[in-house]
Amino acid sequence: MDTTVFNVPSLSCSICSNKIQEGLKSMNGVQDVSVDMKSQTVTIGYDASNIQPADIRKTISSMGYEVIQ
Ligand SMILES: [Cu+2]
Repeated sequence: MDTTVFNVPSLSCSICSNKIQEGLKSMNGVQDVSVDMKSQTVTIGYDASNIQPADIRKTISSMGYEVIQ
């Protein structure tokens, strides 16, 4: 499993956190999602043969959250 970390500055509450977790967990190749509200980061464990960080980043963006890596 590979891991990538995204900084999501607009991540402000547990609703955002749940939305991002549910959205990413439904993606094929995403194995683990952990959101840290304090540092406003999302750490994603993924299978690099199925998905790339750019795809994950796009999904977070499409949910309405700006992503800074
Ligand atoms: Cu929120």
